[in-house]
Amino acid sequence: MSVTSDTPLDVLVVGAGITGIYQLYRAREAGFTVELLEAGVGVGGTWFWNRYPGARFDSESYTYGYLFSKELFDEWEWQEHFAEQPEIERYLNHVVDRFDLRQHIHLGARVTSATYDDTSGIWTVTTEDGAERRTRFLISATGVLSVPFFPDVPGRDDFAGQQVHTGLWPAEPVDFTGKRVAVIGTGSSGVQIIPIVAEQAASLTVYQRTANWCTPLNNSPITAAEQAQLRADFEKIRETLNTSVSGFLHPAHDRATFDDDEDQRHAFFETMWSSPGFAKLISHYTDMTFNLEANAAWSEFVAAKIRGIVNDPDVAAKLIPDDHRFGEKRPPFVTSYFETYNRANVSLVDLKATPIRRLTELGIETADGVQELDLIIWATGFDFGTGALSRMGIRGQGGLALNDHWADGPTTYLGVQTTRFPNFFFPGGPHAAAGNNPRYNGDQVDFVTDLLTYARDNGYGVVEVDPAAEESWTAMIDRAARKAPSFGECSYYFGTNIPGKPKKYLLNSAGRPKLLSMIEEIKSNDFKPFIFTQ
Ligand code: NA7
Repeated sequence: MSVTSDTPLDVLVVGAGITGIYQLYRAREAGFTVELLEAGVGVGGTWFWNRYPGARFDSESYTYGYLFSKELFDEWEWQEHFAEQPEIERYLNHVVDRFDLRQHIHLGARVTSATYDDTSGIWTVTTEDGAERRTRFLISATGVLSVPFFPDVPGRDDFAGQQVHTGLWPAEPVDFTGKRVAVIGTGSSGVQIIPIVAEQAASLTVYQRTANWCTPLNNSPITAAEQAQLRADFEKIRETLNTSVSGFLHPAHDRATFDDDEDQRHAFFETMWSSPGFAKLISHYTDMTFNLEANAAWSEFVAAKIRGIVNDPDVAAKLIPDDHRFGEKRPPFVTSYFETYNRANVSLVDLKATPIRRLTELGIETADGVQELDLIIWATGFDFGTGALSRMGIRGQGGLALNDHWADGPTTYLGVQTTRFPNFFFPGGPHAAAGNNPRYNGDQVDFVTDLLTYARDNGYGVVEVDPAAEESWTAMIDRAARKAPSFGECSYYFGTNIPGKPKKYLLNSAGRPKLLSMIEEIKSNDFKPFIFTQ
């Protein structure tokens, strides 16, 4: 089947997540002919696929949703400070309908190849069903957490029970009632689903390789008074989010850890423990993430909290990280997580002491024998940052494969384009964000749209980036990533969790203010260092 017409599209967007939906909207508003291809059978991207019980934002809902329309902000009342997946999926569907975008979206359309034609400057994009589309500009908004990772455990197909991955959760509800369930992985997804499974299952065995520094999310419903205040504060909220370092409302603190005496410090730690989500990183003592003594003081406070909640001291000890400092990995935020280990039907397996040997027909085998199971939940993460881009068969100038071009890790300019792939952009991909993703990704979408508008209005058909600019931006990302307080090399932000993946920083270590100031400078300089040809 082919849907190729003689006239290529102006813009083809791939991915109907938060970034892709916004890119579709902006491209259409800018007057481009545009379509969007989405592999899923619904819109939402990450928030479509991660529909496991307990999945929710851990950034405040009203800071994570769209801010381009005050009317949209006013009419959508988020129910909770940290919305749960069903509400998020409803919201994204509402946005699609509210702005009449559904007519441009093709669902169930997984891209299998995208090839650039050097002569015409046109991309030909093929989907799984064999359909071909031609487009001048190809924009991949395929996200950073869209390819679930299954560890290569022997015997995975031998298990006779059910297996699900949190990032590929089935549409039909998974019933835990009366079942013997395992959760493998204790990252942000694992710790969200564990308390819910524990309440329903006959037994839950948690397989933990590395303990994480989990602290309370401190979620709550948004009261009517808060709803009214949010509406009244729209401009203020937007201004704060647009000028803060990582796109959050939480203000930076003005004191370092040892500016306070012990009592003051303890009181401040209590305030942090009770504060919502990422306040524990952003509003913490200014030196918490990089002063080792300061970090140890906070970590000991958290460890004491864990010991205070978990009844069995051996279990508590296993739940306290001993191999990385707080903030070195992306911290998960939890609700009733540590309390779950006090339940009689929950047990914890320390995989460092007893690694998984294999899956058998009956369950999971470790050095301690086989744990018989009905259901295994893989909460084992994602091929972060480049996972989706590396599976789309993308070929640029002279047939160069993106995977070969990025064999040593991604090289980008502003996290939006790479050399030798003209007319191809990837907002929200590698080097895009480091904080509140939709805020950074929205900046990139706005920028790409302005760049394409400039090209069109000046009669240019091909847009590529100067290799020198890409080299210096990528070098800067790598340099800044090595400096505290960035995430450490043990984090999957360096691709460390995927065997054989180059160890390269995948976030925007420069931060949002630098991205925004560079965007302004580029725009005022006729979009140099982008190179335009007819
Ligand atoms: P994460 O944060 O990458 O967590 C994956 C978890 O799976 C983590 O605990 C891993 O342990 C564990 N894992 C991975 N491979 C294995 C093997 N082979 N054996 C046992 N355990 C394993 O993914 P999430 O889905 O939780 O969160 C992703 C993002 O979603 C999160 O950062 C938020 O942005 C939302 P490890 O730590 O590697 O020892």
